[in-house]
Amino acid sequence: MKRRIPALLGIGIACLSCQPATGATASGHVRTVGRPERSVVATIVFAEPLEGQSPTRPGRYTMTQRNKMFMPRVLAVPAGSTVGFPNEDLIFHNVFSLSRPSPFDLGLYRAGSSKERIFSEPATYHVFCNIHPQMAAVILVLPTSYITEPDAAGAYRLDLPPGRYRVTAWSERSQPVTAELNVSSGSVTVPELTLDESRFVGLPHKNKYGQDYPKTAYDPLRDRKF
Ligand SMILES: [Cu+2]
Repeated sequence: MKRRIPALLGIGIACLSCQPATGATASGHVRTVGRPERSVVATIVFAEPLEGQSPTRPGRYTMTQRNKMFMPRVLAVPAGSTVGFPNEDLIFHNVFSLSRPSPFDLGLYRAGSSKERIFSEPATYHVFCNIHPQMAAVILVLPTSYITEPDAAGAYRLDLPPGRYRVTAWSERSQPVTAELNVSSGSVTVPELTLDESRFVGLPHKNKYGQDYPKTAYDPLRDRKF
């Protein structure tokens, strides 16, 4: 499958080229409702085998801290993958998550340095910086390597070995939506998946102590001290 350029969209994808020796190409479409025009929101599609265990293929991925943002904002990786968090700004940053089952805090670290973490357990990790409340990201750790990102029109393809699968469409503004699929050979069409983002409300998050960020956290003059 041709590799796209997810970094430009603020979206990270773990596996865009899972080519099975035999099997089928599953094609589908994700419809999104309730998403404001021109808003850039990552949509992820992944397929989990329902029969037997398909071993994931962990890899190394990067979520960069740049211009007081995490880039990409959404990163989907197979369980067991390592994610590096290089600090490319001229100020200190932190990376923490309070998400279960494995909350973590990589500490405060300076410009030009990096920390990394192995994400062993499948979960949705909401990732933040304890200094800058505007820095927010999601790392989707999945029990599969069959992961892709629909194109701007919502179309996607996944190359899958034979078997039964649960296909899930995910965005951080919607409940995930699933469909089951039998794959034999040739091509197969996944039923349309509709993500309803109309009830999404963006709320401020807490710092790593579970408290509100200090008002000074928004002051750019304060950042220049680092
Ligand atoms: Cu920061």
